[in-house]
Amino acid sequence: MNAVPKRLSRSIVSFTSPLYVFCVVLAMPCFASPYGHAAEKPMSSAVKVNLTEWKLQLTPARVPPGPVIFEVTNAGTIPHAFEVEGRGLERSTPQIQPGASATLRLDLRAGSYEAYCPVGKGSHKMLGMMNHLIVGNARHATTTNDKDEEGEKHAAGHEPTEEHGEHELGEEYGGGNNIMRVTGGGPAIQILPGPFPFADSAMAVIRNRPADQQADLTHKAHMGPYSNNVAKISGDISLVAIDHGASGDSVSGVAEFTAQDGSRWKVMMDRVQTKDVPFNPRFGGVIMGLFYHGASGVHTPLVPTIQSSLALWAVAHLYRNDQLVTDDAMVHIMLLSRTRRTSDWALDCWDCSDRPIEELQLQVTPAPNTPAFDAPGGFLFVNWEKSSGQSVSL
Ligand SMILES: [Cu+2]
Repeated sequence: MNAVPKRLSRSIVSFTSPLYVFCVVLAMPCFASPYGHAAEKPMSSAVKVNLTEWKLQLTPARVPPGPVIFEVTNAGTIPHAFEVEGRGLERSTPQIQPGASATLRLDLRAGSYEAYCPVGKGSHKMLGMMNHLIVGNARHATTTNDKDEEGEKHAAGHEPTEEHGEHELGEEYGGGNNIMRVTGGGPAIQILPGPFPFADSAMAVIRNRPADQQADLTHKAHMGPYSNNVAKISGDISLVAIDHGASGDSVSGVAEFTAQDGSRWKVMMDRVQTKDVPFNPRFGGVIMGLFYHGASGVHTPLVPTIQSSLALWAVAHLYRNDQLVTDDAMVHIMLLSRTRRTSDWALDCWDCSDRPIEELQLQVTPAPNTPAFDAPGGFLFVNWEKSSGQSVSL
C-alpha cells in the first residue's frame, strides 16, 4: 500500500533520562501547585492530538501516570474521532467535524496505549491514523528489535523536544508482503452515465466536505459512473497485484472487452499510480483489505459502503479498436463485496460491506487535462460480477 508510508523512519526518542523522569513525575506537581496538595491531587498532563488524513500526532507521546487531558483537533477534511485503548481501558471522543476540537480526560496507569481514529470500522486506523502513547517509564509494547534499543541509547540524556511527539510505527500496519492474483468471472456489465441511486444517503457525507469537493461530488451524483444504467457486454480481465510497502507496490495485467457500442477496448496495466487521487490524500498503489466508501467517510461516498480485499490505482496503456488512445489512462480496480443485484445489476445496498467479496470493478478515466474517451460519459467502467482473488503471503 503506497497509501500509507510504511517504512517510516523510526523517530523513537526516549524520554528516559532518569533525571528527566524524576523531575516530571515527582517534582513538577510540587512546583506547579501553589497549595502543596500535589500528593493527593496530581496535576494533569496535557497531550495535544492532531488528526488529519491519515495521521494522528501526539504531543508529547509520553506522559507520567495520572490524569491526562487530551486536546484533540481535527485538522483534516473529513470527520474523525480519537480513541485510547490499553490496560483494559477503551475510551473515545464523539465524532469531531473538520476544524472542530474535543477534549478527552482519562486517568492512565503506567503502560503503553494505542491511540487511533476509530472511524470507518478500522479503515482510518489502517490508513495511518494510529500512534502510541507511553505512560510512565514503560517501554513500547511492540518495540522488540535492536534498532529501538539503539534509539533509546542514543537519545538517553537528551532533552525531549517537540518532534518526539511523532512516534510513528509504520510496520505495524500492512507491513507484510502480499501478492494477489485476480481473475474476472461471471457476467461482464458496462456501467453507463446516470444518477447514483443512493444520492440522498451520500449527501450526508458530501455536506461535510469542503466546497470544491462538494461541487465535484454533487456533479458526479447526477451523472457519475455509479449508476443503474448498465449494459451486458463481453470481456476478460486478469491481473496480479503486489502490496509491498511504500515503494514496492506493483501491478500487471490486462483487461479486454467489447463495449455496448461495439468498440473494442484493451487496458494494459503499466504501473501503480502513487500520486494522490484528487481530494483523497495518500491513496494510491495497492491496498489489501479495506472497509471504505459510502458512509465510512473514506474516499468518495458515491459508491456504497463496501469491504474490499483488493483496491489499486494504476496507470495503463489504453487501446480502442487496436489504436492507442493514451499511455496514461487512470485505472482504479477493486475486488469488493457485491453491490449489485443479479437480476438487473442495479445497485441494491447502501451498506454492502457484509456481502460476499466477488465483484470486480474496473474504472478507467482520462488523466487530468487530457481528452475524454470516446465512450458514453467519457469514461469506461466495467464490472465482472463473479470474480475471485487468490491472496498469497510471500
Ligand atoms: Cu479518522
